[in-house]
Amino acid sequence: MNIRRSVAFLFVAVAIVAAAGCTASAATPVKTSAVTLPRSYRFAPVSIEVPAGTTVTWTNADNFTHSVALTGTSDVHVMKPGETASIAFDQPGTYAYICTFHTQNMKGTVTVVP
Ligand SMILES: [Cu+2]
Repeated sequence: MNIRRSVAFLFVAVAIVAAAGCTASAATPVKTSAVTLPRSYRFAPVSIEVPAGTTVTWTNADNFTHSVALTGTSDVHVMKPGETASIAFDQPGTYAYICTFHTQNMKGTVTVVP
């Protein structure tokens, strides 16, 4: 009985998380190669789309030091206030990235199309 109830609860919890994830990823990426870091602790736009071969530039317009690091890589681009960072995207795909200093609230996505 208890196990069955736990499984049912887990199923509901997973469904809620999946639905929330769906809503977040449903946001249409903005077609731009420029991402700004306005005050405070965020990427704008959060989700962008570029053609393969594009160099994306992040500009730190916040008062704090941030970074851009593609998920699954150890390459961290640190930006002090006023500094920029650029990454070239040659291969189509979806690239998630984070600020390594503020991993909880600073996440973004670059979608590279052929
Ligand atoms: Cu940050």
